[in-house]
Amino acid sequence: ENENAAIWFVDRHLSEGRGEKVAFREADGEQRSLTYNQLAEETARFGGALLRHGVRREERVAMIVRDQIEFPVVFWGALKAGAIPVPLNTLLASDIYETILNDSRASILVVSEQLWDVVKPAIDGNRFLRAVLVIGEAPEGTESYADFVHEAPAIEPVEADGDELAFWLYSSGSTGTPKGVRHVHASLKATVDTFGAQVLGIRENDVVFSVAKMFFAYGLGNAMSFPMSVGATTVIYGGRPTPDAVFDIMARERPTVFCGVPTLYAALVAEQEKKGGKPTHAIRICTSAGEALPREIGERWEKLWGAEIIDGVGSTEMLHIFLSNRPGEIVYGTSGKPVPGYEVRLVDEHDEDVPEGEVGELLVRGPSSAEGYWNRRHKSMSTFEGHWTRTGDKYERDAEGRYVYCGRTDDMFKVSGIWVSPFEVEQALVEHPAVLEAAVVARADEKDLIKPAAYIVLKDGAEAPSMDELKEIVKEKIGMWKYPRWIEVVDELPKTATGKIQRFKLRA
Ligand code: 3SK
Repeated sequence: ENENAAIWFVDRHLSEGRGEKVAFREADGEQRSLTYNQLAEETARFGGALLRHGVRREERVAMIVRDQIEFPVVFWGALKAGAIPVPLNTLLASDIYETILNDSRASILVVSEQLWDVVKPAIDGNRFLRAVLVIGEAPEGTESYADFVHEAPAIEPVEADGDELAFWLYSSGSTGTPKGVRHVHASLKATVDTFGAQVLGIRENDVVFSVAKMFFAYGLGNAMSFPMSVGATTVIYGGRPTPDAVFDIMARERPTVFCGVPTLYAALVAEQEKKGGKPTHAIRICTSAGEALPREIGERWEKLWGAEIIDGVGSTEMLHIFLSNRPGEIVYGTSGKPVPGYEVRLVDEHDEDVPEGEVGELLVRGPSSAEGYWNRRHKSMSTFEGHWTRTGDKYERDAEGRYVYCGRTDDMFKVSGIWVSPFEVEQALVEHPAVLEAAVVARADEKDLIKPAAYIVLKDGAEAPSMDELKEIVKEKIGMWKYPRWIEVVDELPKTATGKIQRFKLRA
């Protein structure tokens, strides 16, 4: 049997009678849409255009493509041709694109016209690219995407085994060095069978809106694999998800499933509270990942929207969420329990399991783990240990078997010999009504002793609270020695595209 993932995710809907159903609808621009029939046809033609151009199996097709209907066409079309789509973060700088394009040795690059100015300097001097396709107006030296696919033959998906490489994602983790994470055909369906079906409970009549973009593993699952697994509809939005844009899309598109990240939930809650009243649009269920959702935000959201947020943790290496709260059993402030199909362990520095209530590094094992990093042998060996994958996250397990996030392995620090989790201090700080977000890092005081330092972002229009008041909140809620000795008000926190706070930048 041909296990090319494009057969199950794309072509199957035609034989199951969903061909006329809208698979993707744009919420911005010309508001174009694509039915499952059109998706099957256009992916077959894009795959045919790649083969006509001489692209061979496993050649990389880099994508610097906004969330727009060409994104799924290029991704699944490349899979049909046996090429490897490599979606890249659309918010990177030219020098990082240059590094990644050289690292991946992509021979084809597909770019959205809006991103051309940043991409152009990255490709001057690239020795691997054989074609640069621009979606929209093609500048000199490039080819328009429309011309590239014009009159291309429609192909059948090439034969592939579930264990064969299908696509890569680049992860810069929280430290900034991009690594190509290689995933196989079977992994997409594995995330659908586990988190998608058994936790999210995705349904055919759902309309999904994910503010996490499709280049990111969390967004790829939310906006592509999960809805496509059941023939649902995804609303896609290429712009920046400001609270105003999100409220507007929710009112117009009426999604039943909303996938966000903690920063955005915090901003939406603050905005709705400022407006007063309750949102009029009902959402069935929400998800959060990228980093742990503060308890406070989850509770305030649920009070306003009447919909639970299932907060979970995943990674680019595991492709999607493997530890999560479940609908009806949410405990905000925790990451819940292992998703069915995944096993986790908490280990100390000697790789021994730690007892309940103690902090350890989280290891995970499950069906969607990556095949390894591209050309990073040592990093692959230290992350993928047999069936187990190291996450670099520190967790604690409570008496009910729920996992509580303590921070990144690199972000934890000791004060007076006792571990401090930056996340715990941050959670205490955001309980102050004027504080929207907080980030905590270690800093040496004048005696060279390590103490917490906090950076806070205030809610729109809020008056800065007194620093003593904030310190008292932390002392009272989580312990005398954990209060931040320095507190600085900033306009925003440095974050990855997925919303993870880049504490290493604050430390620097
Ligand atoms: O950061 C996360 O929690 C996450 C979740 C799903 C997929 C990918 C990532 C990084």
